[in-house]
This record gives sequence, structure tokens and C-alpha cells, in this order.
Amino acid sequence: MDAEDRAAVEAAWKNGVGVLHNLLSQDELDTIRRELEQAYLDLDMGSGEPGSRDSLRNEPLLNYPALGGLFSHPRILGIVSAILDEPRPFLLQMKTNRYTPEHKGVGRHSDGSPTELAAPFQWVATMIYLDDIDVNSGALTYVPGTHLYHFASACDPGRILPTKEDIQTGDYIPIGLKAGSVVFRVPEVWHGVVPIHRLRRYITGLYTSRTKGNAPIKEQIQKARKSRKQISETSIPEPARKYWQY
Ligand SMILES: O=C(O)CCC(=O)C(=O)O
Repeated sequence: MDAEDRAAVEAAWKNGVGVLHNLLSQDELDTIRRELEQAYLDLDMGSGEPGSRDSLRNEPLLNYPALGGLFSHPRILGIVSAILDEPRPFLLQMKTNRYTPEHKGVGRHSDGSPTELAAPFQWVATMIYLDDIDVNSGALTYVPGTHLYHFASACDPGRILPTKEDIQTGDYIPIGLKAGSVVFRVPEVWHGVVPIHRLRRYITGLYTSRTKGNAPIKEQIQKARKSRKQISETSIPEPARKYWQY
């Protein structure tokens, strides 16, 4: 693993967020944007109303080769695998997000369970941005290190989860990045999104460990496994299959 990838892994462990800047070339970006817009049309989601956040989910996304290929991108998967300490991460969810301006952004929250501590680094979200984000439009903001408050810890057996009020009060810092960059976010870290004045699109894959996880995540994995029983494995492109299979 090269130094840039290693730095993203270490930042995700320490801060809850790691960034790999400028992974995609302009040609790759153009192709993925084209496929994304086609997918929204094919799946009857139209071209986006002001103020809306539109998402497409799961297997249909794999029909778009460049977009679908992101869920098994070797460099992204190498970093995910290191963050989770998992040789074959499980691809729990595939999703797109398209925010059409003017959009108010997303309030401060954690994606961790409100009732159960998490196993440390049981899952990680990857977000491949297709548009620039900065402090003036759509920056992801987060409070470094807050994922750790949600982890079960042998040194602190009586740990109590942060409250919704705690999560509002942290020192949030924005991430600026160019289209084609990837954010690796530990879901428990406290985060939000500033108001959005330009189109903001990204592709997100949610990956889990196969060996560690709290009850809510195990339940989500069971649900995904059950629904995948209805889908022929041969319809899943070969590079993604080993992550999609449990
Ligand atoms: O749009 C984003 O970058 C993050 C959205 C968010 O906070 C979430 O999905 O939990």
C-alpha cells in the first residue's frame, strides 16, 4: 500500500474520516457522471427538483459498468480492507446521492446505533464525489475522533453512548475536495453537510467486517443476505461478486 493510501487508513482510524484525493481521472469522471444521469432517467427518478436528495440503490447500479466498478475498485477496497482489518469486506449497501440546489444540507448526526455500542471498525462508508465540495457549498463537516465514543471498550466497560444533544455541540470541521476524490467515513463519527448551492453527487458503498459487529449491524447483514437469495449470483459482475456474496 502506498503512503497516500496508508495515510487515509490512519486518518480513518484516528479521526473517523480519511480522504484519498483525486483518485479518478477527468475521463473516468465524465463517464461515471454520464452513467449516473442515465441511471436516474432509466430508474424513473428524473433530473432532480430543487431541494431534493435523490438516491438509487443496490444491484441495478451494477448495470452501469464504470459506476458499478467503483464498488470493487482495487485501491478503494485495499483501504477499506485495511480500515476494517478484513480481507474480504462485505458490501452491505450500494447507493447514489444527488442533491439538487438549493438544498439546506444535512443536520449534525452519527450513523451509529443510538442504543448499542459498536464493535471498533465494524463497518466503513466510502463516498466517491462527482462534484467539488467546499465550505461554501456542500462540505461534509465532522468532529475528529468522535467515532471512538461509540465503540465498546474493554478499558471502559460502563461506557454510555453520546446523546443527540452531545452530537450537536462538537467542534465541526469542513472537508473541501475536488470531484473524483474519495472519503472513507467511519459511520459513527459525528457529521453533517453545509447548505448546498451547486449540484452535489456522490456514489457510496457501505462495507462491513465479516467477523465483528454489534446486533444492529448483524441484523442488517441478515436482511441483505435474505434479499440477495432472490438474485442470481451470475447477474452480479464478477469483480463485485466476492464482496456482494456473504
Ligand atoms: O451527503 C453526505 O455527504 C452525507 C450524508 C449523511 O450525513 C448521511 O448519509 O449520513
